Amino acid sequence: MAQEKDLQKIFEEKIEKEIKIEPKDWMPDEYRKNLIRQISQHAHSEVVGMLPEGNWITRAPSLRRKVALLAKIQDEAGHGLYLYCAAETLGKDRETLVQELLSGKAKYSSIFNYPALTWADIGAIGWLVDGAAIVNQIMLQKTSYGPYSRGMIRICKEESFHQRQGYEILLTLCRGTEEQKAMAQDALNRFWWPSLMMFGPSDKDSAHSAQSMAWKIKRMGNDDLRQKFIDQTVPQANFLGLTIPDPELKWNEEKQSYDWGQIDWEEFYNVIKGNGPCNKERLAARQAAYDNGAWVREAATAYAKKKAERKTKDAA
Ligand code: BYC
Repeated sequence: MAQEKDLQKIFEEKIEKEIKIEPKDWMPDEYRKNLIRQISQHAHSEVVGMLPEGNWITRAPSLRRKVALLAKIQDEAGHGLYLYCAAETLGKDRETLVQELLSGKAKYSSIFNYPALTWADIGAIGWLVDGAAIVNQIMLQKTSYGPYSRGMIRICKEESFHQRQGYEILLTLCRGTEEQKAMAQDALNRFWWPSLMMFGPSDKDSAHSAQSMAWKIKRMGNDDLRQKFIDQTVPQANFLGLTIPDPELKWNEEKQSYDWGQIDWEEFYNVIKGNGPCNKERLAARQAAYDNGAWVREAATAYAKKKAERKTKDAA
């Protein structure tokens, strides 16, 4: 049998040569642990992320908007499922992952702890939140773990429709009445900074970035991704005729990108510690969904349970 030293070498060579690590391959414990942490938090984000938009399904302003929003939210549920499956290939079962979310042990994206107060917020979520998620997830398509990478490729295809449906909501509002445009501006004012926080702490304060980059789990740092998002989003805001709520935002000719102001990191850490405006509400909603879904889980496993019981009886 190969020695651990040799296995480590094979693993490192695969990383170096961009060969995906697959579930049955040997991998360092810390690589496995780090992946389970990131993928499961990503899965939880998709599922908790359905809540702010879900609140607006019954209030969508037209049948067309309602259909698009429903389809988007169902996609998020699907994304959660791909990601839970990817995390499970690393040896941790779904029930444990879900319990870690419900107990508050596992994180989910900070952005979903902010409320969706108006219909314009649904536009802002699609445009900014899905827009930020795409920037991050395009990079994750090249992640070193096979099931995560393949999941990301599928997810990215759907995310671009999500971003467009949000942007189109805002475009309609911005071409509407003064009041509608003001609603769009207000949504941008509230969602801009929390969207920038989605990329995580600055690389110098990021606990996992250096190791995750070395293992090619992450292919770009938090700060570079954030900058990429800003650079691509500012022209979109200009096209809408909206103002980004950052007085320090300025094009830097030399860098060929935008300079911008300071993120309120105190707010970020407060939100990820569980003290954001909606953390308690979000977890209570997930707990209620889990409790109300108990009969579905029982029904789904009943046949397999019965079959196993019969097998034991026959063998006796
Ligand atoms: N919120 O060392 P760092 C969507 C945590 S949903 C909360 O930089 P890492 C959508 C971080 O987990 C898509 N926590 O971490 C769905 C770590 O804590 P732990 C969401 C955050 O992992 C519905 C600590 O801070 N996308 O698209 O190297 C509707 C130190 O951070 C956040 C993903 O989940 C945050 N914003 O980098 C609409 C992408 N930032 O674990 C849309 C996948 C950091 O040590 N995840 N933390 O307790 C990633 O790419 C990376 O995990 C992150 C953070 C860039 C987020």
